[in-house]
Amino acid sequence: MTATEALTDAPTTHQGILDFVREAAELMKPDRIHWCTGSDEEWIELTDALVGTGTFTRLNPAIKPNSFYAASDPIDVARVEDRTYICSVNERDAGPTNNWMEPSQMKDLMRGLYDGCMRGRTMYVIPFVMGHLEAEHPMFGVELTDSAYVTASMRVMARMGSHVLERMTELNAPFVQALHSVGHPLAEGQADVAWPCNDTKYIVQFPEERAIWSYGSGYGGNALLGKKCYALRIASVMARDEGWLAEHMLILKLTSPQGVVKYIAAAFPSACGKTNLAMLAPTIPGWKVETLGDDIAWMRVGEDGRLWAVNPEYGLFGVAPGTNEHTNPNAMRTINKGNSVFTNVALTPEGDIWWEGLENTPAQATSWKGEPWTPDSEELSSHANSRYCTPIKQCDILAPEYDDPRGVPIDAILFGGRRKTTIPLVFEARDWTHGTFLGATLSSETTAAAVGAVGVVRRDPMAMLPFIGYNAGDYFGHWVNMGKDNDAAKLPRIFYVNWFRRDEDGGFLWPGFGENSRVLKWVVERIDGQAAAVETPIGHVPAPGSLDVDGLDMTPEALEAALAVDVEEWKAEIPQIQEWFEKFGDDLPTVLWTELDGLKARLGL
Ligand code: SAT
Ligand code: MN
Repeated sequence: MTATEALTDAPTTHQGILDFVREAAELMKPDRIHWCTGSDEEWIELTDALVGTGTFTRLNPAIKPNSFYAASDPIDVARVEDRTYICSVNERDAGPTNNWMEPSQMKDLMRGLYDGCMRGRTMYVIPFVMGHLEAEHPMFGVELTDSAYVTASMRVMARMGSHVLERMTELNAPFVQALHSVGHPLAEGQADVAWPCNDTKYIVQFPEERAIWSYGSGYGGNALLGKKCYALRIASVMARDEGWLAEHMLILKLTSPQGVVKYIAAAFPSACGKTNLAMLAPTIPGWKVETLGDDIAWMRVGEDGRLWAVNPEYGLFGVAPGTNEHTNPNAMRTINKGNSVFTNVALTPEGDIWWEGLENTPAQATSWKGEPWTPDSEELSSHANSRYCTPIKQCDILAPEYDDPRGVPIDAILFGGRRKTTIPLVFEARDWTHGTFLGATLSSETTAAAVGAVGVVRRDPMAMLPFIGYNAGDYFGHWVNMGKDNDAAKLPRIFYVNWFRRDEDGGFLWPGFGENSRVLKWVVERIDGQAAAVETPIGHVPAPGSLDVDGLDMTPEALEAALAVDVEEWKAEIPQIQEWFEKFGDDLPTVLWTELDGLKARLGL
């Protein structure tokens, strides 16, 4: 393909976009270029083509209209953190939690991989905007990809298409350049495979240039570049530079029986229940949850001094296994409306999908590996990180404020992880800086959302470990400064939660899911000065009787154990926190050492 051919029929005069597409096409040498419009006709063409290549299986329209099943290559099932790089100009700006390579060295290496990588394929040009097109500063991007699966998924997950391109052209807007290839060129006459990808994978962010280069994977956060790569890694750098926050947080609206509205943002690592909490069906009478977002929050201090949050995404990319009518009835209703893509779950003979934990276990199915599966099979039917990808607009409990470009003012931030021990069900930080300390020392057992061992406790600061696009010490400093540069009294109160604490027999102490509404109630009652707390060395824990457990089937002993602050367990935590902080050397804000000293003193160390 010559440069002129690439630009014939280009539906824009935006020189930056034209140059980006031309240069990429010269390097990657696709057979065709397709400028995405985002129209229904385009969706039909794309999905028909994906059915044709065997990437998609159309689900039974009577059960899940306009929905598709996909199974990935078993080597391409999750984010690849060890292949993910922050290629800042200075190594220091990526350290110490990110992989780094000198940008020009990385570009040389990747140009080698990209050279001719789209032969035999179509390059899709996806103009998109993260957040609202009507935002004061719309956050544009253009993803170039050779994957129709990615293109279809991007249409669900981000606002994209002709209306976005038109606005970009009108404004001659700056945009994030997002290059993606599965790295599987086709020679003349070579047949395609259902899930093209490459053993070699690179997920690379160039923060100063606001550019993303991804290669070798077609999966989720590796390939839908508006999501983790842009809305977290690149946006966190923009947020640092401009004084706001790009965070791995759900956003929900909670209305009390008296009609009092509060907005809560919560950061949990991948596959720790953000989607379920965002769509919670409260078990306590009269309380209502509405959803604003399930994964990413962009938060700016408004003129009123409060922290206003928007969800930059347009879809939900939820973990499938464990989702059911009990754990997340709202998600079930959302996906049952159709228009969804299911990846690495099981396919039933009726043309429906199934996964572990879903009701109505089928007598037989095809597993995500394409093998016959029955309930007696030793292997799971679905990959632990299998996903549903569905339009957020289909969610019945989507809060109307979702469409407001100003977002919502956040009253409380929750940090949480998966911990079998030590961390109580809920406690409140003493102030913003202490809350920053809690976030900076957040820990969680690893999940299947990233390739690697599962169940290992690691520090995952603000649930952002894989997503901080710059030096994590500076990131903590940025959080501290948000409290200093603004009126901290107007900022959200900060809490720490742990739904996953276990008893001696390994069972969960707290029932979780809809019952988590009881914890949310305590949180908002704290904010309104109504709920009592006891001061402990780690923060404020619910006073006996202050957590509403009315009608909850739980022994007083279990509740006490769920809320307990075990000084010995906390003493054991201290050397781990110390070691974690030492990683950052002089880049760690000294106030975090002061917080640790305070905690040690309160523990009697
Ligand atoms: O694969 S994604 O990054 O999109 C989902 C997740 O890991 O949170
Ligand atoms: Mn996530």
